Amino acid sequence: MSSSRLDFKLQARATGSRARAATFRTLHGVIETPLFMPVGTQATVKAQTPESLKASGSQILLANTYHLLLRPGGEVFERMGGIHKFMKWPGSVLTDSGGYQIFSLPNSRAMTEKGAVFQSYVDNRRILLSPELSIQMQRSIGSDIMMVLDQCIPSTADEAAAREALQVTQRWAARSLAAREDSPQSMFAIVQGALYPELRKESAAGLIEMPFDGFAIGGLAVGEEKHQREDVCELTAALLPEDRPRYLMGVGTPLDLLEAVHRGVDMFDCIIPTQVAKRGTAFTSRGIVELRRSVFKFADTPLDAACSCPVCVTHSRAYLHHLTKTQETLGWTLVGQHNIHFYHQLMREVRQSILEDRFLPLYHEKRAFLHEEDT
Ligand code: PRF
Ligand code: ZN
Repeated sequence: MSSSRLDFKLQARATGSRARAATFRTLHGVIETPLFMPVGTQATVKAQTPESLKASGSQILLANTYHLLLRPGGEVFERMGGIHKFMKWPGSVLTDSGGYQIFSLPNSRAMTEKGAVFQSYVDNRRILLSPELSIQMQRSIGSDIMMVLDQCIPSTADEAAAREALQVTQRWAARSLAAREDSPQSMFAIVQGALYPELRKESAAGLIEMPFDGFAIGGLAVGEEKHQREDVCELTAALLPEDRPRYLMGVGTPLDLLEAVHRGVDMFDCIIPTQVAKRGTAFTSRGIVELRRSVFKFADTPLDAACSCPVCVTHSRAYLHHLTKTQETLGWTLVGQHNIHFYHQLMREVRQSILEDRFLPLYHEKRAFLHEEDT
């Protein structure tokens, strides 16, 4: 039996870089990498319609088991025929397992061998999220790709704590696989190990022995320096099989994505493009634009002259500035739509450059623009 149900095809590798272009097949179609997954925590990408997401080139959305378990609960998904029908999303869906969300909770939570115990923010119930419950819920949701329940700890954790977390994650990964039973949904494991190269090796070595369809790099973007994140990303990606997707969880800015693709990562998710849109922050080909700034009050120019998204084709910076200043919902929607388009466009350009083996020059060119603030 093939251990991967994704039919992963590596199409090209960039010269002078670990960047790669690939395709794989989920239950809802063929996916082209490198790619970005907009975050749809509550079975909605905040302020965006499924039509707009599809039009901007979204292939796969991320949803959160933790939130959907608490509300609306598994039975709603079962009776509505799964998340795709429920939210009318024709593309693919990846569900995160809930481990990271529980780790980020302000309230008390406890990690035991059985799972993570936490209190529901909906009705204060105490809930034990075990690997089995997480997978059962992800099966009810009906995602294309399920994630194993893991223990994510601060990247500053000491070595003993980091080792303990990765070993628990290892055992939970095996239990998650068993809980998949005969489900046609794919499953990715998550490499942990904080910033310790030896622990990352131990974590990856254990997980790649098991028949997962893909592998994620977890435990980054949780307080470490940018250069530490890039080093651990590079090291960990190199430990993973060539013939499975590699997913860097919760990262990052457009520049972070570019750096991680260069280090061999295929997939990303991050709330940044939709979250910062609410306060009028836009990513453009010339750098970051803060639409609140009064310099845009009379700016009868597109948000990004190099962008072909409907927002840039239709609207002026002056209008987007006004919507942002008045905190109108439409401002969030439009800036979010542009930001998502920008992330997808970046990944499409990167992918095309890998296929044509000119990634490295593109990488250097983009790097020069992506962190500068536009004026
Ligand atoms: N584990 C899971 N989800 C995550 C992470 C993780 O380590 C991260 C790390 N930044 C983001 N989302 N399950
Ligand atoms: Zn645009």
